[in-house]
Amino acid sequence: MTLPLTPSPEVARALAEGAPLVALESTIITHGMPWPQNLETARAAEDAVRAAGAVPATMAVIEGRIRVGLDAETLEGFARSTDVAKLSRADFAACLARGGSGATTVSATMIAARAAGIAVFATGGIGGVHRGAETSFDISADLQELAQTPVTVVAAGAKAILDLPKTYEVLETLGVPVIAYRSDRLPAFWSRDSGLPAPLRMDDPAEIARAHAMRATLGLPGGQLVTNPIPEADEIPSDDLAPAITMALAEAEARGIAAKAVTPFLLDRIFHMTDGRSLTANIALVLNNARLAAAIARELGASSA
Ligand code: PSU
Repeated sequence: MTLPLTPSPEVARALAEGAPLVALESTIITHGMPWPQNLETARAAEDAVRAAGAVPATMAVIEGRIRVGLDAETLEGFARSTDVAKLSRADFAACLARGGSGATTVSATMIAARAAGIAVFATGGIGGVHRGAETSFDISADLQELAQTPVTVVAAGAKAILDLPKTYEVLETLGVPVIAYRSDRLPAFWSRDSGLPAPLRMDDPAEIARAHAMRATLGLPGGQLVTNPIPEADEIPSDDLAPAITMALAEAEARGIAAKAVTPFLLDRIFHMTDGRSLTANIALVLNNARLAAAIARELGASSA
C-alpha cells in the first residue's frame, strides 16, 4: 500500500532540496481558537517559520490523504468549519482508510511529520494528564506519541488546564527528554513559570538539534519535547489565571464534558472568562514556538549535511 501523502508544491520543493521544514498542526485551528483569529494565527505561524529561514508544513487529512502544507483556500475552509474531526494516533489510519477528513492533533501531526520526513514541529501547548485523571484516566495521546515518534516538538509546555506535575512525571516514565529552552523552570503555557524545575536545559538550538540526532544514532525511538516559555511581555501570571481555570473545570464536570471535547471546551471557556486575554497569549506563544522550531530545523539540516 502506498502512503497517501500529498505535499504542497512549496513543501515538495523543500523536501527535494533538503531545506529545513517545520510541521504545524491543524487542531489548534479547528478546535483551539475561535474564528477569525484561528486563520490569522495559522497564517502568521507559517510566515514566522518562513521569516526564520524554514518552510512551514501545516498538516491535515483531506479525503483520505495526508496533506503536508495547505493551500490558502483549504486552510481557510478548515478555519471556518465547525464540524471537523479531531484526529489522534487511535483514529488516524481509520480516517485515511475511509477517505475521511480531519484536523491533526499533536500526536497525529507527529505521525504525519515522520511519514513526510520532517523532524521538527511547532505547536502551542501539548496535551497531557488531565486533572482528576486518577478517576477519569484522561491522559492525552500526545504523551505516548512523544515516546514513540522521532519528532522534536516545540511547545510552551503542556497546557495549564492540565495536572502539570503528573504530566511531566508521565513524560519521565516514558523516557521523553523534556528540554527547557533558556530556563531552569518548566513553563505553564500562558505563564512563564510552572514552579516545576526543568529536567534538562538547553540555550542553543544547535544543541537541541544535536540531541535529536543523537537519539537516532543511539537507536532510541521517540522524540523530544522542547518547552519554550511565552515571551515576558505576553504572559499571564498563573495567579491571574487560576480562578478561570478552576471555574472552567467545574463547568466541564457539571456538564459532563469528556474525552476529546474537554480541551476545546476549557480553552473556549477560559477565552471568555479572560475577555480574550488567554487567546492573545496563546497566539504570541505559538509564533514564538514557530520561530524556535525553525531555528532547530535549520541546525538539524546543518548538522546532518
Ligand atoms: N496547542 C494550542 N491549542 C490547542 C492544541 C495545542 O495552543 O488546542 C491542541 C493540540 O492539537 C493537542 C490537543 O494535541 O490540543 C490536545 O488535546 P487532548 O487534550 O484532547 O489530547
